[in-house]
This record gives sequence, C-alpha cells and structure tokens, in this order.
Amino acid sequence: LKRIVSGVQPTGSIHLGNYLGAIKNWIDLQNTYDTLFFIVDLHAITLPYDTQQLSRATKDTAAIYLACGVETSKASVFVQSHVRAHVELMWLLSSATPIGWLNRMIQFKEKSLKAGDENVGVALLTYPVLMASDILLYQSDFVPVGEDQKQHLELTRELAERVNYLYGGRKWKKLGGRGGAIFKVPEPLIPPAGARVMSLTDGLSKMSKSAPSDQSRINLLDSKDVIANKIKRCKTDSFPGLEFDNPDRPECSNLLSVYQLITRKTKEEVAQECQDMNWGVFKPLLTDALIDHLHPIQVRYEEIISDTAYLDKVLAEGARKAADIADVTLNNVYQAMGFLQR
Ligand code: AQP
Repeated sequence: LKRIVSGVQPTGSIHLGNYLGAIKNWIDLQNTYDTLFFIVDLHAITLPYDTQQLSRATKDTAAIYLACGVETSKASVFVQSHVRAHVELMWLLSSATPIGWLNRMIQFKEKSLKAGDENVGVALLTYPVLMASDILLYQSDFVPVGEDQKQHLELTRELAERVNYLYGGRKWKKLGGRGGAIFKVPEPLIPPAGARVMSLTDGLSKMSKSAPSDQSRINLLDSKDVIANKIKRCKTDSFPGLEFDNPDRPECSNLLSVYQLITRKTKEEVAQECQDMNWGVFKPLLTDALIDHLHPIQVRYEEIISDTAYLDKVLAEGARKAADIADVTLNNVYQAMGFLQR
C-alpha cells in the first residue's frame, strides 16, 4: 500500500476548514492507503502559545480525529512529540538545508513581517525542516497539501533529493533516483476542489483557528445555537439568487461550497437547488445541514474525550507503530551520514 501522512496543529479549536480541507478526506484515504495521522504539537509552539492549553488541545484534536471517523484498525493516530525521531531527524536534516531555502518561504516572510524579527523564534524559520522530517521519516508516497503548504512540500522534496545525493552514494544518482535512496521523494496529493473554506466574516480570507473573531469560523464542537447564530450573522450580499464562482460574491460561493461538501451533493445539484433562493431561505437550510452533520461527531467526541484510558491507549499504540517505521529511517540516516552505530 502507498503511504500517506497528515496532521493538524493543536493551536485552537478545530474548525470546519480543518475538517472539510483535511480530516474529512482522511476518512476515505484510510481505506485505500497506509495512513498515519498525527497531532502536530511540536509545530504548535512556533508562535507564542499558552502552555496551559497545549496538552488539552492535543487530546481534543486526537478525540476529534476519532470522532470524525478515523479508525485505529486502519490508521495510526499519534502525537508528534511522542515519536522522538521527528526532532532527531530534523537536526540531521537541518545540516543539509541551505538557509536561503528557508528564508524564501512565503509563510515565514509573512508571519515574521507581522510579528517583527525580535519576536520571532528560530523555530518559525526552521518549521519546514521539521515538516520535512515528519514526512520523510515515514517514507511517505503522498502528502495531502492545501495551497499554502505547497511551497513547504516542494522544500521537502528538494531536501529529500539533496540528502539522497549527498549521503545516498553515487549509485543513487547514477540510477537516476531509483534504488539506494535514503528517502522516498513524496508527491503532493491535491485535495478535492472547493475544499478551501473561507471565513464567515470575509469571503476572501481563509477560515482559521488563529483569526481573532470566533464569529469567523464554525468550530466542530460549536453547539446548535452557536452554529445558528454564526450563520445568521455571517457576511452575505444583496445580489438576487445564489451562485457559485462569481468573483464579486466570494461569501456566496463559499457558503454554497460548504453546503455542497457537507451534504455530499454535486456542485451542479447545489447550483440548481439554490439558484432562486434568497439568504432568508438558504441560511436555515445550511444551518440545519451543518447541525445534522456535526451532531453525531459531537456525540462521539464526548464519549471519547471522557474515556481517558481509551484515548491514552490509542495514542500509545499509534506512537509505537509510528516509531517502528520512523526508527528504521532514522537509523539509516545516521548510518549514511557516518555516525558511530549505537
Ligand atoms: N480554511 C481552510 N480550508 C480548508 N482547509 C484548511 N486547513 C486549515 N484551514 C483550512 C487545513 O487543515 C489542515 C491543518 O491545518 P494546520 O492546523 O496545520 O494549520 P493551518 O493550515 O494554518 O490551519 P489554521 O486553522 O488556519 O491554523 P492557524 O490559524 O493556527 O494557522 C491542513 O491540511 C490545512 O490545509
């Protein structure tokens, strides 16, 4: 089976964007691929964070994965920091990463510009090396990536090729990349169209955990009333009817896409169903669809999060399975780089 790795950062409450853009797709992927889904806690500390919240958010995120339908019989679910090889490989990869590659990362430029050099930790710069380590450790074939992560995956691919070239021996290069390689060079798996969910208060920015206003997102654990209220107050427009892909109506296109993804209808079906509707008719329809879809997830989440022993067992087992794969890669890298064997 081809292998896929993916994860979400425990940086806040998981929202509809994380769900529709990532977690919901995993449920299908786990049936056809060897999958590892982890909670990316080491990445969650690259910007200032609340130490009181990190472990709770990590557990919550794990419980949400399971509540959404990730099955431990098919996928390994684990916490990134529980598999020590991630950080160890990152150090080894750092030595092979030109600093210019990292300086060019758009996300680093944007985030560091916002916060200012004195407030930005080195980890924000080296974050893509840890991401490369997350992927390469497992010899992943594919990595699901949204638009904003494409550049980081490209860096992972280049880094894999560079390490293969520097330490994988001439044989690897002569063979044109086949055989003898230390790392598999992963391919991006582009998620289904329309999977970029935008903010409820601005159809041009993506829905995000770190946006200051909670009104801008639907959290997976929002109550019925909160969902109804957020949809009632979300930004709309005063054009007649509802339509996809009108550049003057980003909010309209976004809300129709959410409705489409949540109801598993086709774009054409939704376009036809909603073309003559006004917001007063569509908003309750969307609210009900969201509540119906999220309710069973919320019920399962409550069961899982209250069974601490079960969750701990799942995460321990997941970490053990992940470490079995990761340690083989890590040891190969140490060996290829000339370290004395333990
Ligand atoms: N709005 C979105 N639409 C579709 N997919 C999204 N993802 C995030 N936001 C949307 C996908 O969720 C996965 C995990 O994301 P992450 O936790 O690594 O961080 P992120 O992409 O930076 O997500 P957030 O929620 O916006 O977090 P903050 O605010 O902390 O930066 C990824 O697969 C991502 O594509």
